[in-house]
Amino acid sequence: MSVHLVNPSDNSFGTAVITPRWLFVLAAATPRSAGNPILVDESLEQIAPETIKPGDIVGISVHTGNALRGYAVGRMARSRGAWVVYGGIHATLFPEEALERGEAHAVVKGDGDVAWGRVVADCLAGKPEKVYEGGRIEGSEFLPARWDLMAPGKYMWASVQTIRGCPKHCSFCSVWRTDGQKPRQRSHQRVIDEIVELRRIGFRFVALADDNFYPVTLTDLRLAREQKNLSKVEELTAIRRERFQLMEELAKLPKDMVFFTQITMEAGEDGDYLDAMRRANIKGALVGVEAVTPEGLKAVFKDWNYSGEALAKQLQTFKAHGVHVLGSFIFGLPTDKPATFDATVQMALKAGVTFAQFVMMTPFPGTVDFGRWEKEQSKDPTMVGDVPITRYWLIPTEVRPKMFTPHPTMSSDEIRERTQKVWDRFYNWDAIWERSGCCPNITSRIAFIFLSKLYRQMYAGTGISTDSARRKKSKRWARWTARQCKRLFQAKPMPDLESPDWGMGLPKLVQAAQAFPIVGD
Ligand code: B12
Ligand code: SF4
Repeated sequence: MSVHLVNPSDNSFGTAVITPRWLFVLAAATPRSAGNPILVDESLEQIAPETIKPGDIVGISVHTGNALRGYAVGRMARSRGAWVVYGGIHATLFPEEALERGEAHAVVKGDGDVAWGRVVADCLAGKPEKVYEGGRIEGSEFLPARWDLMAPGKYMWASVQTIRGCPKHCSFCSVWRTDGQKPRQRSHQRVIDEIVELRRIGFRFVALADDNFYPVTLTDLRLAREQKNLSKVEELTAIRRERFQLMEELAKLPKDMVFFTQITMEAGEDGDYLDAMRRANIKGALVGVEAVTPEGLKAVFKDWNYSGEALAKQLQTFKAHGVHVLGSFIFGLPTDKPATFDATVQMALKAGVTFAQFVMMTPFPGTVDFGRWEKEQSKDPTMVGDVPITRYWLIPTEVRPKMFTPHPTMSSDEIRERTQKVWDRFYNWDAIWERSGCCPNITSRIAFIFLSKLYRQMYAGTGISTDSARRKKSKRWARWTARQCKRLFQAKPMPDLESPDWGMGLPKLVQAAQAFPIVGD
């Protein structure tokens, strides 16, 4: 019997930018007595059906974008006699769909770190339950990933999570509803131990796969103090202290390490925090700018973000403190006009963001936007074939619309074309060359240029383009560029790199998870 963990994808590039962390975390949660799981990341290569044998257990993770492919993998595995289990954000939100369309034996809702051991044991006993409540486990229960099972030389960046959950409530985001608004933080010791392991095997680029790296703002603290809410002040201060401690420890790691994370714009007000990030070698962060106008920000419940001149200044502050910004902008908001596209790219250039992504408004399940849209659609549902548009992820990719919610004044095609032009404008050679001036030497300048082109091809070229010739060309380009980039990201392993001495033994959690008793074992 083998356990297989599959990260589904329609696009296999042979190389991937960031490790899908869940794969290596669930590998750690797999009971030792079930043997080492076989990890398949389809963004590298597709699963070979003949590897699945009757009685095997196949765990598949689905987010909304890869659910259709995930269900196809599940049906294939079930037809070969395997136990099929789904997890991940989409399965958490739509367990029934995974049971029906994906022919699941079981679905895990929420976190898998603790629940997975039980699922494996139940499958081996021949009695899996239909739905397992993985819940929201505490930060102290998050498992460190099994990096020893990673295929060597395939990924450019590793991913390590330091915190889950986000106190905000943006209308287009499901994180605060699925992961919760209470930040669940891992101890800095556990995070550092994992990163040391990664540096030993030759990773110096690590994405901190967090929802929001800045969970406590100065405003939160001030408000709690003004309200004389002492327990809140204490709680927030403790979270903040742990963040600083983590950054202090990151700063002690080899100087060639580079970290990247996701953060809210409010961190721009907190010079101490940004300085600690710079010292910790957190060289960049994705900042959700979303919209450049006050009306746009209001539309996404993010009116605490800045707009206009203040926005440019706030983003420049990050750079002034040595933290590069990947600005994330959304197009297709009801308040957008044709002029918004040009204003946005101008703002991105003016604010000096180092990278930018321009995504088209997508109502992701579990969000406020999705709920509103589903309600509107229930009166007179739009169908694509036999699928209601509110289940767009079930529409085959070749005929799936690129936008789902109608805009009051622009057609979907107009929004898509204008968005494509914005990508082209931001990532033209001249603009990239100018931005690459931030690199300290020629090697990193070349890496920067390759990465900019790769980013543009992988996201805009294969994502929003409706022209299949352009998509094919983009895929070829992305494959070639990814191979070149990979070399630039490889580092010499440091097998002798010491872990700090925390005065604790081996991670007890991993031992406990892997020792989960297996019936008949
Ligand atoms: C880091 C991250 C990224 C990174 C890295 C991606 C990567 N290669 O790993 C980057 C920035 C590249 C990225 C890109 C995108 N992301 Co993203 N990302 C995240 C983030 C913040 C953390 C993911 C992570 O690694 N978590 C750590 C692991 C350990 O947790 P986990 O994946 O949740 O897995 C746990 C459980 O879900 C469960 N589980 C998961 N799988 C399985 C399987 C089985 C069998 C079982 C039993 C359990 C189980 O157990 C795990 C351990 O507890 C999440 C937010 C979130 N909270 O999930 C968004 C998130 C997943 N991303 C999201 C989106 C929308 C995107 C983009 C489409 C954004 C865009 N417009 O470009 C792209 C798509 C990329 C792609 N094709 O996959 C959405 C997905 C929404 C949805 N309904 O699908 C999320 C939820 C954020 C959001 N705003 O809502 N992302
Ligand atoms: S978009 Fe970012 S800030 Fe808003 S709720 Fe989601 S994770 Fe939090």
